[in-house]
Amino acid sequence: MLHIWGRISSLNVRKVVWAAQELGLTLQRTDAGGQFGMVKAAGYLRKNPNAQVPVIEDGEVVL
Ligand SMILES: N[C@@H](CCC(=O)N[C@@H](CS)C(=O)NCC(=O)O)C(=O)O
Repeated sequence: MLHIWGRISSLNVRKVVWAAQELGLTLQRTDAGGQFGMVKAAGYLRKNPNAQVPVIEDGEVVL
C-alpha cells in the first residue's frame, strides 16, 4: 500500500492522490506541511531533506 505524506490542500499532493486513485492503488495519506507542520521533524527530513510535500512511500522505496 502506498503511503502519501502531505496536506490535501497542496496541488502537488492532489496530483499524486489523483494518479494513485486513477490507477486503482490502495493508499493511506497523512497530513503534513502547511498548518500541519511535521516537514521539519527529523523523521520527515530523512524521507525528504527538502522539507516539502508530497512524499510517497512504497515499502522500502521513498520518493
Ligand atoms: N517539485 C516539488 C515541489 C513540492 C512543493 O512545492 N511542495 C510545496 C506544497 S505544493 C510544499 O511542500 N510547501 C511547504 C509546505 O507545504 O509545508 C514536487 O513536485 O514534489
